[in-house]
Amino acid sequence: MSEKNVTVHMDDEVAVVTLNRAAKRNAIDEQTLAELDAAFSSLPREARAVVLTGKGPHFCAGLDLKEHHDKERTAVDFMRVCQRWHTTFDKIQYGGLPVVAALQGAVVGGGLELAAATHVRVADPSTYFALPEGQKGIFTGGGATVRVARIITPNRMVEMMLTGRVLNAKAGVQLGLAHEISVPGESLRAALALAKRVAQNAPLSNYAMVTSISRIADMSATDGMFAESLMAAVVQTGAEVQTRLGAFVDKSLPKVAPQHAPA
Ligand code: 1HE
Repeated sequence: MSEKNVTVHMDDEVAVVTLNRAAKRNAIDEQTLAELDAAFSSLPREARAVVLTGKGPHFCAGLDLKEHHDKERTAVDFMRVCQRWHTTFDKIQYGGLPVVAALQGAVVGGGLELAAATHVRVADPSTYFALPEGQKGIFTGGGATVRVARIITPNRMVEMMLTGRVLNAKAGVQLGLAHEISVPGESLRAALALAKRVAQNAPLSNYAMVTSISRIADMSATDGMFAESLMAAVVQTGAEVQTRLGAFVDKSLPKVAPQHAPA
């Protein structure tokens, strides 16, 4: 019996979703995408945050190029493939739970598109980012023109694709592709620690952050202000507000204080 390409297990309140196709550098074929979709469609109810990780030395090598070569898909076939990627990655971005990516090695092509759908990205020093589609005669199709372009700006994405430039972890942090760099080989441990901290926020606050901020960025200023006030009206009257603000009022809540800057 073949092993699953995507597995899910719980670590305290964090669901850990693992790409489990290391022999193929976690390249995303149709089976892997279907399993990823299933994983994010039915995360355990008790999960308060998610870590997305890839087995082996590379996070994800993007689209399975061999499958694409062998299938000789038509334009409509591939349009449908892209739309399935978009649906699945939307479940990651807008599913309502914070998703922290643990990155290592190659985060390239569709692997970068996948990482860009997560909310917090922890790299390690081996991590590198690239969009090598042009060199292979293809184009992005998993949402990069929207998500990656918004993170690094459309102009940086055009330049990255035209030149085939490979960005190391540090350059990735400077552009917002990653948010911190762990010590070597420890991005999963660091991502888990971060996810456990994020899981301590009120669930409704986390829901508002991951579902509304990117969407409001798509709106006009007037619509955005209105949507923000609606979202805040729901969150600020939520179940945990009295307890959490009560802790502030009676001075038992830790104060906001500077943290050590991430390495
Ligand atoms: C793959 C893939 C893949 C590896 N599809 N099979 N993505 C790329 O252009 C990345 C292409 N891959 C690479 O550049 C390298 O494989 C890596 C830098 C990621 C890793 O190198 P390395 O030396 O660790 O591994 P390897 O020996 O190159 O690969 C190991 C196996 O994984 C090998 O298979 P094997 O059967 O010969 O053992 C590779 O063929 C296989 N493999 N990457 C299929 N991508 C919705 S549109 C999205 C557009 C894109 O994502 S374009 C793809 C960009």
